Amino acid sequence: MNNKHPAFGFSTRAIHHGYDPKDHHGALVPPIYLSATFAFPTAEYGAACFAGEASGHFYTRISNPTLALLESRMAALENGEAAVAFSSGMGAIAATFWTLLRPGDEVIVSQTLYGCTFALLHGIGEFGIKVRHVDLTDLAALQAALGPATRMIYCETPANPTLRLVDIAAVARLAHQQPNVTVVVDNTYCTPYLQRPLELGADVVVHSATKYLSGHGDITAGIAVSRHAIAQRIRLHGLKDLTGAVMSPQDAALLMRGLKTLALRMDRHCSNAQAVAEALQAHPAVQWVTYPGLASFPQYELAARQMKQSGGMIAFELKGGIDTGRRFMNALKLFTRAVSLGDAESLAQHPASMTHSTYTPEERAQHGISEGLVRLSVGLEDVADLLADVQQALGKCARAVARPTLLAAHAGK
Ligand code: 3LM
Repeated sequence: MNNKHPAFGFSTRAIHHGYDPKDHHGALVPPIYLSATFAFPTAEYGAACFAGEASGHFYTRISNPTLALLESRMAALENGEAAVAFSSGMGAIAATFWTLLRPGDEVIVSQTLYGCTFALLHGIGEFGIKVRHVDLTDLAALQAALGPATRMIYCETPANPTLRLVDIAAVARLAHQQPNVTVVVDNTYCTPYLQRPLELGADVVVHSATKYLSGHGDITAGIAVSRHAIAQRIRLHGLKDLTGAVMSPQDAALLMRGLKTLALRMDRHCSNAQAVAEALQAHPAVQWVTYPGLASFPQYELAARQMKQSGGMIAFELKGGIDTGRRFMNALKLFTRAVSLGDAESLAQHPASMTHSTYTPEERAQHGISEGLVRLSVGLEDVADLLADVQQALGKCARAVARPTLLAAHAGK
């Protein structure tokens, strides 16, 4: 199958887009081009490649046939024109910032972001780019923050780790009333199977492909998807010259393997997470739980409109805060205590001391990340086993919370 079949469904594109075995000796699986450099038929052709006058692969930091196939597949899944592959999500985000922002520009970013993205924004601040955190759920606040120097609006939706959503269509409508404002959405939590920001008006989508897209926790990878002109600038400036954060062809092959099962895996992540979120909500040891598929989710209506399903990530806090949270995490037997997300294995971590320790405690308070928040990435195991693990760990916390209360009651007699 080649690119002449845009009508094919999501999984068909994820498995076939851009590749025809008959062009590759019948190989069902695309070959990996393990070559850093590519031969020029003539010196003149090489010069034309460097001048941008001839097409073709000539050095893997700029392009490579395996990366090109992955990129065309990702563009097809996000419904964008072109994609650029990176060695990590942070590589994709940094290259996008460096390409689209200049000293004196302003970038408006949503309240809560992944810890290293937050740290990167501090970093670009040191190079004369002004960063303004705005609650993007408040469109009046966004309108007030937009100014002549605004060049970019950047958000994660759902945000890591609070799961707060941004209405992409509403933000894009507002942003595009002004010329030269680029809306960039980190779509890591959803993947294009659950949400396609470009269709809602965003200009660039970035991903940590380390997560659901590859899905097996065996690579770090990143992707940026956009229109041709923006993607080409990100490739030739942000990737080639400013970061050099190129993906390896082997990782591109692993990522394409992951994409083949993306829809199946996301369906299972979502149904497992829904069951775990409901179990947490029903348990007396739990203070609060946030999951877009719960009717108690504050942006339930937006989630239903913007996301195909509710995703695999849960944030919650236990009564007793992080002390009880640590007890819960240490009691888990099937969930693994680890950062990252989107793997087949269910993972549990504590953002304040791990993924979001790049924020100071005061910054976490300002940005809505509670110290007691525990984050779960619900994996692909049997749901009954996941529920049993969560229940037994919660049982230990319930006893820990109940004991002092009982002692106090006895003391009062
Ligand atoms: C994490 N997140 O556990 P890489 N955007 C989002 C992300 O969640 C991440 C990135 C970008 C985690 C990683 S923490 C040390 C482990 C929404 C990563 C960055 O560069 O591929 O890790 O992506 O939340």
